[in-house]
Amino acid sequence: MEESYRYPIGRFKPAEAFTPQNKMAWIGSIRSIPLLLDYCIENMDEGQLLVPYRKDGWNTIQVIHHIADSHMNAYIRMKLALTEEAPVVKPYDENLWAELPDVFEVPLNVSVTLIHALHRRWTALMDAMTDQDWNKIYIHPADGKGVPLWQMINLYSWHGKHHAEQILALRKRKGW
Ligand code: NI
Repeated sequence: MEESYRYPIGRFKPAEAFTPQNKMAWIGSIRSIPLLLDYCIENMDEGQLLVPYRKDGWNTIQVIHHIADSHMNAYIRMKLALTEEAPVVKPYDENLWAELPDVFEVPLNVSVTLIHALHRRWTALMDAMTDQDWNKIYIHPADGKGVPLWQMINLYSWHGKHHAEQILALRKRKGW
């Protein structure tokens, strides 16, 4: 049960190849995530927003602010990889970020708006990228491996839906 609550659409399974079809699907997913999040949180009240989606898990407010944090980092990694030669990126502790004061003080609508704005810029950037750009890499310091941008966006196309479905599955279970 824990696994299905935590991974309602399954764990991330990377695509084997960069194809035009995959690229269109991944960008399409990034484009649609802000609207999906609007739908996820529609008419939730303050009490519901504070309920964790699983035992010891984040509540809906934390999930939404986490998506903003995560995708801001991803967007910056992409821009670094496009403008520098195989830059080493900076990891961050997403669990500690989800406990910082802004997460508890700022209404989640602020992060939904932020995600709308961020994804507007992110998709405009991606729409203009060449195949050569998609094969540019950044280095993750944990393993020193280069990650091509197409693999990165494959992951983030999954990531937004993954968290959205955590919220939708919670609402379904609770009958909200
Ligand atoms: Ni996440």
